[in-house]
Amino acid sequence: MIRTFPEHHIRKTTLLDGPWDFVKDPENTGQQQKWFERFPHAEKSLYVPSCWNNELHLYDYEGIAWYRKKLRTEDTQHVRLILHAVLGHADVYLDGQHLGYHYGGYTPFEFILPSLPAGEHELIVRADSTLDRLTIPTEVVDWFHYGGIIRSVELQTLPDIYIDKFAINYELDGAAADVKVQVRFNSLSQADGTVLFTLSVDDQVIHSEQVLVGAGQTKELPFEFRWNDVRLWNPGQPELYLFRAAIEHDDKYERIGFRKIETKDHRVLINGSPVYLRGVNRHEEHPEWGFAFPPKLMRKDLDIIIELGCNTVRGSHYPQSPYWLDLLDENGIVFWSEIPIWGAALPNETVCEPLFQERALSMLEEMVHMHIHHPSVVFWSVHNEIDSRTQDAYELTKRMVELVRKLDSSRLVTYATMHPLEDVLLPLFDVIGINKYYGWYEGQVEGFREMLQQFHKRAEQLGAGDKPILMTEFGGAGIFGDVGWEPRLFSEDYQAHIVTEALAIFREDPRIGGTYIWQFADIRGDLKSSGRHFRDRARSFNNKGLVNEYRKPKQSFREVRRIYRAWSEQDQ
Ligand code: ADA
Repeated sequence: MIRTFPEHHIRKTTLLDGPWDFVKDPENTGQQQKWFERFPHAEKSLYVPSCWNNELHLYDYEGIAWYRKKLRTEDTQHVRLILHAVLGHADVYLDGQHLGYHYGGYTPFEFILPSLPAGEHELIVRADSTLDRLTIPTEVVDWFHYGGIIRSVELQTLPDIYIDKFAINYELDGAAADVKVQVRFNSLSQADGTVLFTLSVDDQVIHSEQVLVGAGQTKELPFEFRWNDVRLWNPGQPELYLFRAAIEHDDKYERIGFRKIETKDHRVLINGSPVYLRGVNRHEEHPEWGFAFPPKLMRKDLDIIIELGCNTVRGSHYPQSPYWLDLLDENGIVFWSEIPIWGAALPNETVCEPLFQERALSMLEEMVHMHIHHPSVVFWSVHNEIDSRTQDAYELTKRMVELVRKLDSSRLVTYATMHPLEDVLLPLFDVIGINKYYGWYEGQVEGFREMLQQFHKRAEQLGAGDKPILMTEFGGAGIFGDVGWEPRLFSEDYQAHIVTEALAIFREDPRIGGTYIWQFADIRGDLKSSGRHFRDRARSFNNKGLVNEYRKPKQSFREVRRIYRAWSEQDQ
């Protein structure tokens, strides 16, 4: 399941979820045809979507693997093949032909296959999960490094003229919206054709016209309309609108919410009202499912997060599933979306490498493209904890921020810094996220006060003193079940102590506009990196979750629930 609502009613879509043939290729023996010829019976079958590291004997496998699926098509037809997410490097082959390559891991990519003949076809995907110094994330990273096809693979049947793009934008003036719609049609036909296009919103027809699309051509159809009294999407009170673009033989649904995002007096404003953000960092990860997180568990995560009293979630540290964002849209929860540049151990030279930069920019673009219509997304974040003290970091960040603003000027651009007192990037952003671990990696929790005082002075000197500051990471590890009479390191008690003290300090500081506790749930630690870098990860987990990896609450969960609920009452 990709979305909580169907994206097409007329267009025929099929998910290729289920068992695929699977073989590892640890030595990179090469060509795919040869590979499957030599192994006509694949090593095993593997469920798609999933992560191979959740299978027996593949726990620590990093490298190349081949997936194969046989499929049948009736009649000659135009096909759109969408791979919703493959971790790392992906090469896709159909009937022995290389369709293309994609680098990334959390965003979809697609191929249009005009006039695919009827019959049996062989779809092969070569997935390579290897991390190195130029991948994103790089080889040192603090989460389990999975491999696999982690979201669905989808086949769509297209008519001769189909809807290729459907983008909705708007500007709000009070409750009046100037809506800009852009539709792109593509023709796969040898002849010119005319289609009757209809735009409707919640079943009400808004616009209709005949559109001529030349043979084999693309046709853009931009138009605008004004809507005088839209119901606004607000945190906790979401209002959504379902838009439909349709022609005789094709259609596409997009869902949006109307809201205006600004900042003022160190606060994030939604529709003119300040929203104090009560949040957690959530990895979309589960010990049995890895990053192939099932919709049913997303619903459960959301219920727990609402129970905790949150009104926001940071999607640490990569673009999360559209299904998850649909749930957030429907429940009025604010979302922070980011790409997986995880910089705590990133050497400064890496940010200057052209390949790294190219990957960063394309991941950013793909993320914005994937999530652009979700009203829950309020923040686009460009990176986490890179060495933000250098001119090189400044140059790359400037390009990234410019790109995001060009793609979407309606949201806030942000990042998370671990060097708040030396950071040179502050002026580039709308909102500043600070990650600090007083009480855990450094000093006592009280250390936050002094750091924040110095930070505010510095932000003023750099001309960034008026921006909202969000505490985007803080906390400590607490092993589930380890409780006692005294708050010892790694006990639930000590973790609860750090988090509650830190929250009290932040809430007193008028320049802080919200808090994101590190983290929602315990996550698996990375096998490869943890050997060298993360020796304090008991059980090979990052144990800073308010709930454990199976979502059972720790003491810190109960304390934070008490605090966040009280704040929610105060902020009414
Ligand atoms: C960093 C990082 C997180 C996590 C955390 C920790 O701030 O952004 O991904 O690694 O530290 O637990 O140390």
